[in-house]
Amino acid sequence: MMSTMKLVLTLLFSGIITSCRSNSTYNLVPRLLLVSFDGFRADYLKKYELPHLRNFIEEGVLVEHVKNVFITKTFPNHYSIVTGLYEENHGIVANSMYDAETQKRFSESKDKDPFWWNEATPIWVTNELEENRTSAAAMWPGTDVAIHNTTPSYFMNYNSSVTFDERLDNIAKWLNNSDPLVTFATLYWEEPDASGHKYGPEDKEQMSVVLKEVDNHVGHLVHKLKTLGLWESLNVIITSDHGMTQCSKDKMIKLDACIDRSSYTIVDTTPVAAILPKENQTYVFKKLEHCNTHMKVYLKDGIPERFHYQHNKRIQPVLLVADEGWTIVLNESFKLGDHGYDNSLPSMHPFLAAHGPAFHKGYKHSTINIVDIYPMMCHILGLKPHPNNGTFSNTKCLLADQWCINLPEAIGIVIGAFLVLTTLTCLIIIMKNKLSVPRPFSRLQLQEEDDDDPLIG
Ligand SMILES: *[C@@H]1O[C@H](CO)[C@@H](O)[C@H](O)[C@H]1NC(C)=O
Ligand SMILES: *[C@@H]1O[C@H](CO)[C@@H](O)[C@H](O)[C@H]1NC(C)=O
Ligand SMILES: *[C@@H]1O[C@H](CO)[C@@H](O)[C@H](O)[C@H]1NC(C)=O
Ligand SMILES: *[C@@H]1O[C@H](CO)[C@@H](O)[C@H](O)[C@H]1NC(C)=O
Ligand SMILES: *[C@@H]1O[C@H](CO)[C@@H](O)[C@H](O)[C@H]1NC(C)=O
Ligand SMILES: *[C@@H]1O[C@H](CO)[C@@H](O)[C@H](O)[C@H]1NC(C)=O
Ligand SMILES: CC(=O)N[C@H]1CO[C@H](CO)[C@@H](O)[C@@H]1O
Repeated sequence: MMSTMKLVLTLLFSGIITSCRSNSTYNLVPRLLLVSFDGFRADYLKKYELPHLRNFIEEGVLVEHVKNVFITKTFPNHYSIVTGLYEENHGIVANSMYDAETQKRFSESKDKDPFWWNEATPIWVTNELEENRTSAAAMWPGTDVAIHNTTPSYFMNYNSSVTFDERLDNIAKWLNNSDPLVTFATLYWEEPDASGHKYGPEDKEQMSVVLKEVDNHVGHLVHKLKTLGLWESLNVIITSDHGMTQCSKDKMIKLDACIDRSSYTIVDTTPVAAILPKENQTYVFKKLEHCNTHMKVYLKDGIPERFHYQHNKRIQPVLLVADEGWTIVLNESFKLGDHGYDNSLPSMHPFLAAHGPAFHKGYKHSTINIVDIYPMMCHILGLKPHPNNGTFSNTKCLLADQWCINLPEAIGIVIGAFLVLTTLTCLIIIMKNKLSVPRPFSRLQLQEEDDDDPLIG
């Protein structure tokens, strides 16, 4: 009996091992393309027809909600994707920053000083520094900066006028033809963020136009990879940095109504304003504290723990956080759609879809954190991750080489096992009861059972 079981188990395991081996040559050099469509709110997937993206997901995996990091802005979240760190840890704490010590300023159009990026090491740098591997990038924030003196071997300087197809052509060329091999590549596109700001996410007519465009870009991407014979071997992640919410002219928070402009400098504006008081911090805080019921006002020490947004000198002494849909105004022009708000709001969340040999096919998952993407990418590429705030096990269910039981499944298995055991026990009891009544030779039977024992052993 024991030896039979051993034999079965051995056969089973060797079967599993050989089936893995027979296909491991296929995955010898793991490669990954990371794509971001800026401002792609998670529920656009449900609200709009996106046939190309849907096909992509059907053959791969989908994470319906990715919980991003506070503040839910573009540069900070793109850097969290590639470092696995909260903003206070990677140092890109806003799209507009000021460093008091060096008196340096950072903005979307003035982002090339490595000083701002060097608090962390993005995955393309780690990959580039590995032997026989290179990285390539088409305009992902930070990829045209020499972070820790390293840029990807292939990259484009940021220029918003360059079309998606031109960026894609470069990426395809680099993936197809490079020595050493490009093993990590990244591609960035400004939509649907730009249209979301301009029209507001509730403008279904305008949003369906831009989302159709984005979906066609996905179609081009897949077609290109298929033509180059890369579709089955290359891992592709399509994700985004944040969502978008509808704003309104009736939801304005006018700082001038509460405090004189001369008493502070505003470093970043809306919906999360970074305030640097000129002289009296207490005065500025007190003036703003009850300025508007739709705006939370924090001294740096009092910023809620859950934001992980406190321990960095680039975070200013006073932080104003508008409620969803509200705009903090000073001079700037009003936008119909915006993001940057509290990262617990579903409207701020993007999605993630992935396809390739590293991923399951046709699997849906409800949520991961944006910082979990980094350890997952390191695992796929076989890179040693830098210390980070992500949790690899959160992404196990997406990966073909990992064992994963998610909570509903586990509960199902436990309940199932319980039902089977209960049924069996009942059956045994019933059988015993039925058998025990008309059994005249019960003593004889007992002896027979005794006799069976050595055979079982
Ligand atoms: C890098 O490539 C060279 C030449 O093909 C090879 O000899 C060497 O073993 C490779 N190194 C690693 C770490 O794969
Ligand atoms: C940006 O790209 C456009 C379109 O390719 C080009 O005409 C323009 O010269 C570029 N700008 C810079 C600063 O390179
Ligand atoms: C891909 O590489 C092959 C061989 O190096 C080359 O013949 C082909 O033209 C390349 N295709 C593209 C689209 O770059
Ligand atoms: C700062 O402002 C607070 C509140 O307005 C006030 O009580 C305090 O005297 C001020 N301190 C200085 C140094 O001006
Ligand atoms: C707002 O506008 C005023 C007057 O036009 C200008 O002096 C000030 O610098 C502007 N402030 C900001 C933050 O743009
Ligand atoms: C995030 O990760 C960094 C680097 O490991 C660490 O220093 C920091 O304490 C982490 N933050 C939290 C809230 O765990
Ligand atoms: C030998 C073998 O099983 N090869 C397979 C490895 O995996 C790829 C993609 O999943 C298949 O196309 C191969 O046939």
